[in-house]
Amino acid sequence: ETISVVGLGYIGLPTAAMFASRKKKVIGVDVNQHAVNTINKGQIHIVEPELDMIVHAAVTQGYLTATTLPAVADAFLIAVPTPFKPCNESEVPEPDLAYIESAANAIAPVLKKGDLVILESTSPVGATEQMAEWLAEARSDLTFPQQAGEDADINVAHCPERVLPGHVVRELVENDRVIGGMTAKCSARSVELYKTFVQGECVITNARTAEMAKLTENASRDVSIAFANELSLICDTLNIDVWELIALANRHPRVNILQPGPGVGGHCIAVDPWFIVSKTPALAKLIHTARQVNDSKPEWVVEKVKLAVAEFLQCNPTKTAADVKIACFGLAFKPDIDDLRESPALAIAMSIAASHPATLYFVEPNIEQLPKRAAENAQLVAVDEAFEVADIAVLLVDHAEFKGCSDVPESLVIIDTKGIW
Ligand code: SAJ
Repeated sequence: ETISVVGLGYIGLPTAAMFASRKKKVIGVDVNQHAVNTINKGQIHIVEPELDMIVHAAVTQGYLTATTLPAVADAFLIAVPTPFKPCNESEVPEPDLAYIESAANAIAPVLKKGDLVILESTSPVGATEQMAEWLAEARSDLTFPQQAGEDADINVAHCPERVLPGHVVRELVENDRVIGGMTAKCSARSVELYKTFVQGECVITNARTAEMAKLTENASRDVSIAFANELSLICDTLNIDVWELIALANRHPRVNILQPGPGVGGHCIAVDPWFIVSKTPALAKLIHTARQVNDSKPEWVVEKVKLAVAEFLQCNPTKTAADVKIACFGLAFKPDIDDLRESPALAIAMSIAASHPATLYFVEPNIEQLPKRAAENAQLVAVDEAFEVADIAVLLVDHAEFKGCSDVPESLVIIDTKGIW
């Protein structure tokens, strides 16, 4: 049995590697030649703990190969991005299924009777049926579940990934899996496939429910974080410590509030709820508002910093704005990772830098150099150096290195978006 994984990113590559580690023949397909070359050398082009060793072993033992051209296989797993289309801030973002469409068109020529096609990408409700439709249009000589039901030549299912970046290898094995086949047979075959390495339970439903389940998980987290972020604004106005408040409320046996922060980042929680809102805009009011609450938090933090600078100048009348030294602690989208993509912390740091007439000090222990798009007036420094020079500290990520700081200078003006200092 050969498994083809289409899309070798943060989900596809670990999934391909897990199958290969169980001695399945895996063909990884990606349009990115650099990613393909890197994997074929037994290396990885993404950052994820433990993954490098697993990929290295899988490639050197000959179970995993990567290519840019789809090849014949028995099962195809599609793990390509589903971003949203560019739009104005006032509009609801619409999902962009172009990557799924091109993956479907890419595998269609090599499909044969009896193959299984699984969509893993997080998708709006109806995307799996749409993918099956694209496959059917490309291959009129084969039958698909939408026309032939259980008798279809090709089985199609949606099995969304739900792993947490940084814990992907463990969660791929341990998490329960939602298996949404377009027919009962599609589900049964998918369960059999995932059981190769999944130790969690494989729970069967239909494709639409599986799509909605994945979106619901992330929308639920987004709404919970929005509640915490809204509380942080309310508490700031009422002069109450929001972290103390939440800790107190969470002592209630049926209350479990999440933590406020500088905003919600990453590629999932800030994106997936829009797939629900764009499908049912009149109904998804709470989910829509939660997105707006979380998306507006970075701006609020930037305003807080501007106020702090103004206050600092009032207390130090001999100084001008160009004398005020600001240090931003943390740029990643969440603690203890090096991932700066879709990071509210980076957005805040860059926004402060854009309007501040002096060098900014960025502290990010998980990276070695600032990304090219970071501000020109920014400098990457270590924690100690930032403490030494800064007048104002903006704590943006609760990295372990910052939580462990016992020597935060007393004179420092602190804007702490994570409540650790
Ligand atoms: N955050 C807060 N307060 C909190 C928790 C998180 O502000 O109390 C922020 C984080 O700082 C970060 C953002 O939310 O900016 C998202 O971080 P996260 O750790 O909640 O989630 P992700 O994006 O790394 O991964 C999520 C996970 N989904 C859920 O926990 C429901 C993961 O299981 C999914 O597989 C992943 O999305 C995905 O790929 O969809």
